[in-house]
Amino acid sequence: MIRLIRSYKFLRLRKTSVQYFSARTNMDLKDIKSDTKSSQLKNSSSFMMNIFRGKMLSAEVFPYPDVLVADEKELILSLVDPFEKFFTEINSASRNDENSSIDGTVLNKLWELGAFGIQVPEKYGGLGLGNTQYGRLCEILGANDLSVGITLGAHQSIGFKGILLFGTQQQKEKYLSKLTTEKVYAAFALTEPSSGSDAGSIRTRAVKSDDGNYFILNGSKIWISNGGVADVMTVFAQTEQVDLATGEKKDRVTAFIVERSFGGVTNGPPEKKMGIKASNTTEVYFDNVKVPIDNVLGGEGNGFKVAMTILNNGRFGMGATLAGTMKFCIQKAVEHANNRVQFGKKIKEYGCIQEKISQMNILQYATESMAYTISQNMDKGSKEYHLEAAISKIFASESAWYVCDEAIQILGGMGYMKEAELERVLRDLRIFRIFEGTNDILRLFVALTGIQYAASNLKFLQRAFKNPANNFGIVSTEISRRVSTSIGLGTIDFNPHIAPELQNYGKKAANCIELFGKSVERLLVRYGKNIINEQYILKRLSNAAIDIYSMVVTLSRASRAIKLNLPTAQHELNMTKVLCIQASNRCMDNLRNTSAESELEMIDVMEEIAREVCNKGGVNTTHVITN
Ligand code: MYA
Repeated sequence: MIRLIRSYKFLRLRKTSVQYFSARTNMDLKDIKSDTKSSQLKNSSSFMMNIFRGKMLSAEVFPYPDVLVADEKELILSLVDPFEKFFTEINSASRNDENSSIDGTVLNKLWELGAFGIQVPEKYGGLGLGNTQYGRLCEILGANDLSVGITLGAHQSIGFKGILLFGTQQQKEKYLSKLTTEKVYAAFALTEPSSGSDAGSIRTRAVKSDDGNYFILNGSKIWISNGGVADVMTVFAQTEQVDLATGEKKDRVTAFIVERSFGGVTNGPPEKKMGIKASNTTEVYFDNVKVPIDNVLGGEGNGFKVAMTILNNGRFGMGATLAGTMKFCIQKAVEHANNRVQFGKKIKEYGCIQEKISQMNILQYATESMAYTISQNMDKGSKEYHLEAAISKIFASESAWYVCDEAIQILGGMGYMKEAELERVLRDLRIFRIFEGTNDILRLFVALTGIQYAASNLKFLQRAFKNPANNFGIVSTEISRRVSTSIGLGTIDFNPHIAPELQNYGKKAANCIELFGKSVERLLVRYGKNIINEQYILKRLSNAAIDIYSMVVTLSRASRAIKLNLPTAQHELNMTKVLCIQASNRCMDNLRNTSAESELEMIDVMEEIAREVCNKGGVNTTHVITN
């Protein structure tokens, strides 16, 4: 985290204070240093990045993306059936959980189905699917067996994804068909005993041989999914790099493709875990492993970016997977609610149960809508989906936890029994809020990345306002935007994009985006570089961003349903309406709470409580029966 904080360069101290434009916002941009060196603003195409500037860029969200052509739809639909059959006829999630492993015959069937190379091009033996088609298969995995999902995900979503994204032609030819058709498993080895969230602080080291032909790799990794079975791993290690301009030597992370057959690669026993028990998780050790120079992935010193890109690229898959898990939980809950009679009535007739069922479905709908918005934008070629992907991971993992927990509640005592299969799902789900970037770290990542973008925009405007004659267009547009918002006339209009039935709800989302932009600006002015230390506030801002994204993707998807006259349109509309009411209220509260005096006071007290408890090593109250 410290690296994350240090790294936000735009926030490094700069002792200037520039008064600029607009009578209302005579801003003092103290301490803010933009990373935008050129006079051109770096425009992001990402919807979420732009809300940090209080702007709505509709291209990625309206209309709801629809990328699959008829052939692609037909192909994925033809795969759904065999994948579902595999889970109903061959796999048993509860048996896998009991045995803490997946039988060889079951795994063999998955290999036959092509499940280990879903996105690998056909020329290497893969199914050659895009992200959206992959998402559909992930849903099936999520609805049936998360341990199988992790085994497949660790292999292709992160294990060899680096080869697909960054591999040279030679690397692709050497590895992809093995990893797709020859039952060779892959793993992603980043985390270490002293480096979890702080991924840049890894200690595993690779030293280049004198002849420059290979690296010698030493170190150890922990909690590696597929660690005990993988023969090919994407491994991250520190390497010494020389800055060509200054001659200075610096450690930088490099990614390597490491084969077990190189020698010196060993692993510990399978970890005993709370859930996803049938997936294999181990420590992995590298002892003087000789890695050929040709196995550097993505260039020497670029490993951190390689790791982040792989993780960003795979995160939407978690959203799709968990949308499937939620469907399973909802089905269980509804089966029970439809049949269970208490106090003379089916329990589905009771308001308490109805509220749960509605809420569970609303969250499932939003999770699925996010996952397919992102996957389809990725399929359209978008490269800037890192904020959206992080948000979908946070939203999906928290929604799935809530949905499964409420399903158990609806089943009551029965839900607590193994037989209902929900306890296994709850155990399996817990890790999703932790791995692939904890939700806490991802919330900070979303807020700080967006703030960095907003700050660079502000600096750009600041420069433009210093020379209005040369920047007339920019200056006048900005002034008119600020005047409009300051007199309560919003500049964001959802109406051209959404169904008429949803316009009041679109207005709520628009108001949230406008307040969001103003809040970010206010925070920058108030805290300058110190915003990086305000985690309580960053978290509230991030929560507001998550709510905005959930509103926008559902508004868009429900409008599509209405336009296409889908039989489910009214139901989708209803869920969107409720979501927008809930999310906009929460969002407004969170945004107000980034500056409300009462909230800031509460935060101070909470800090004090936490400090006290940590200093005392635990609960620090005087017991009522002692004194
Ligand atoms: S694998 C382990 C997962 N581990 C993590 O996710 C680690 C979390 N930590 C981080 O992400 C980073 O360390 C953070 C940054 C974010 C904290 N995209 O100085 P920096 C750029 C693009 O801020 P730090 C697992 O769990 C940044 O702009 N760029 O970095 C598997 C800067 O660029 P520049 C990014 O302070 C479980 C540079 O990097 C990103 O050290 C198994 C340095 O940044 C980003 N995200 O920390 C799962 N972040 O230098 C199985 C930073 O140009 C799969 N940068 O300014 C299951 C799948 C589901 C099933 C599927 C079924 C098939």
